[in-house]
Amino acid sequence: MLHSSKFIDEAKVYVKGGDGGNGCSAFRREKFIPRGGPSGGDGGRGGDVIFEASRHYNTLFHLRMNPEHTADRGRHGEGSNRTGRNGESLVVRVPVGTVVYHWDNGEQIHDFTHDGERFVVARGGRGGRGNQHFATPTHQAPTEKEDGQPGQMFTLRLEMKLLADVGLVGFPNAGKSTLISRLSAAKPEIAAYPFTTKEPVLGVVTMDEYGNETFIMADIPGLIEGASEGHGLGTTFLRHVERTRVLLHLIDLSEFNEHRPVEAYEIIQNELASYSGELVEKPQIVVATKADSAQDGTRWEELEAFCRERELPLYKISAITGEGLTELKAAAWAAVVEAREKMEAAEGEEDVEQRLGL
Ligand SMILES: Nc1nc2c(ncn2[C@@H]2O[C@H](COP(=O)(O)OP(=O)(O)OP(=O)(O)O)[C@@H](O)[C@H]2O)c(=O)[nH]1
Ligand SMILES: [Mg+2]
Repeated sequence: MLHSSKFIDEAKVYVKGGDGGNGCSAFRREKFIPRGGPSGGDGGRGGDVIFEASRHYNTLFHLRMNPEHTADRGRHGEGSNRTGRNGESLVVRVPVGTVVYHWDNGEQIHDFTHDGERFVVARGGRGGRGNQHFATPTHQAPTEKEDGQPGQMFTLRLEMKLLADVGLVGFPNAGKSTLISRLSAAKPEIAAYPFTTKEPVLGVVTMDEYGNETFIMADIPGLIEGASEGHGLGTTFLRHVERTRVLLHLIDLSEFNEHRPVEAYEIIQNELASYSGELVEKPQIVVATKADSAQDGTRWEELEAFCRERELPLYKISAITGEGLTELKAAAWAAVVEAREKMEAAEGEEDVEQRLGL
């Protein structure tokens, strides 16, 4: 349910607080006391389902994979006035930026804005009272007891705005849409003519099957020389990659190309720089594409020498044969993690400065 055009991630989630334990009906049985009083303990409370915002998640993917969350039930009461143990609460992590709505009526329940923020989405049920509470002067041997209350149960809709971590840039036909279609579930249009992609498309790249490690990739239209002056589709769509952490710069290695790889690289860098100094300064991974159809080895050699000199990370891939895709995915993930850590460290320093009143 990833609406790439709207850049909104959604998940339908079921939550249920733990049921309360039942109260107990029992009587004291002690040596030398023939008829003991009522001694049935109370049931324990059911646990709550609590959502906690975490900046370590940036999509709802893990919740789509695992949509049902039930907290622990309270234990039943026992004889000798023993109260049942309370059920443990269940903490479910959601990304910062998640907004929670009731599925049925669309009413907003909570908007998570900062890391560590908690909100109870389904309360556990109260435990039932044991028969110890029902004795009165005229009713000394009560057998009444209460059952525990059921925990609250809701179907929720979670929604969050996605921000891309990795942006794909390059000439039209460089293979950007093909790459995102190989690394994520996104299905953009792919064709052998320029400007196939006219609107940005987002894809979620998952590093493990549970979706605990994911990053978002943005495929955008191709750039050409003069794009910053409005040529081709212009550059306004670059705003979609302005807030990414890493750029993958795709360069077609095959010889049908009018530009040699190094020339292509420099033209695109110029356009990025004209758009924004910050954009061109972002960490970049150079990706040589269509390795399967590159006959002229000198194109690769030139690019390799160029990147080595500038200490630019370089990967060679083919979306057709799959060559290099695993390595590229791992490198992109490592760069995202590094950038996230840097950002967190910078935020940490800001916090310290604020606390010190700097
Ligand atoms: N042989 C070969 N062809 C590829 C490879 N990757 C992409 N292509 C082809 O290159 C053409 C362009 O691919 P796209 O993925 O649409 O390129 P793009 O960069 O998204 O292009 P725009 O959306 O126009 O900017 C298509 O015909 C693809 O099939 C590859 O690894 N090997
Ligand atoms: Mg495309």
